[in-house]
Amino acid sequence: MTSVKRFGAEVADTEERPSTIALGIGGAGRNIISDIDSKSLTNIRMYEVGTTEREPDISFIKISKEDMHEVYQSKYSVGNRHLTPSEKNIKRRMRSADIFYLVSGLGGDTGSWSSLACAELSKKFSAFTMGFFAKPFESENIRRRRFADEAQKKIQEHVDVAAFFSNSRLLDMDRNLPMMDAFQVMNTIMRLPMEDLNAVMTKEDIPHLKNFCKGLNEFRVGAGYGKGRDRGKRASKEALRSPWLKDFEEYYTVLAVVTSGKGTGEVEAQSAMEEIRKEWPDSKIMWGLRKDPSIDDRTRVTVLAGTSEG
Ligand SMILES: Nc1nc2c(ncn2[C@@H]2O[C@H](COP(=O)(O)OP(=O)(O)OP(=O)(O)O)[C@@H](O)[C@H]2O)c(=O)[nH]1
Ligand SMILES: [Mg+2]
Repeated sequence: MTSVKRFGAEVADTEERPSTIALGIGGAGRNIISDIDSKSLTNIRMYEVGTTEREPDISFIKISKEDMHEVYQSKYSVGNRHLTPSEKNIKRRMRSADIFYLVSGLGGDTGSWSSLACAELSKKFSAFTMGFFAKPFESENIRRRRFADEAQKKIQEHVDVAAFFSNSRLLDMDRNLPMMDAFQVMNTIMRLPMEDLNAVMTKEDIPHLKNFCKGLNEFRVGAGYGKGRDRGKRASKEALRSPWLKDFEEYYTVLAVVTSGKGTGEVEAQSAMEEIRKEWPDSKIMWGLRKDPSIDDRTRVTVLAGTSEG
């Protein structure tokens, strides 16, 4: 039997909404968060973590690769060793928040090494930490892909929700997509769950969410749009067909957001949830409904589905 719980933001006052910090780490991380429209999100602060500043609109946290490599290789975790100057820099610039989003591409030096340090630090701030990590194309070199796998294992121990997006899976949808366009599409898909969850969560939801996601170390994301009659159902079916969800047979924990461009969205949301329950009958679901006129008369469904098989 599925069990279902609804996020609280629709009925909450602004002060009950969580404060969020998003860190875009390394080249990919910076690209992905630079597309987030912080004005449309509630109470979010964004930082670029890297060796050189690129995004004038986003606060910059300077780190050195040497420091991050040292942290990555260290046998000791944050509480049991001295922080490197780069880590002190991150810690000084960050403040406590209810939610941390960590975003990077694994396989490169900056993103892989620093994501681990950022994950350990955000855990220190005892926020709910969600990581969104791109993984290299199969056409990239094997060393890079192996490094990405190794980094994944280390990082996922330190975050509450770790979602991985294999860039290659995009080619299941369109074989002829040039790499730069593919990055653009990937970045949009990676942004959606952050934006959608930001719109539906309250501070009160966080302890439930923490419990809800306990023991799960692999999340995958799917997103879909629907139009016309049955748009909730169509959007949900498209989300469930997303190539990233194919990595696992079953998912037991689902965070879902239904976004409605027009009307209340209640009917669409109910039919979208029904599709998810049909697909994964044994799952627990936490979901919310968001209104966003910018998608016109469409409905969007974003699912973040977790499994512990990893
Ligand atoms: N989705 C997505 N993936 C990207 C993007 N840029 C790079 N990647 C992927 O992320 C991996 C890491 O690349 P970067 O983020 O550029 O590497 P970095 O962290 O800056 O590391 P170094 O440049 O080696 O210090 C690459 O192998 C690509 O597969 C992007 O804009 N979007
Ligand atoms: Mg780089």
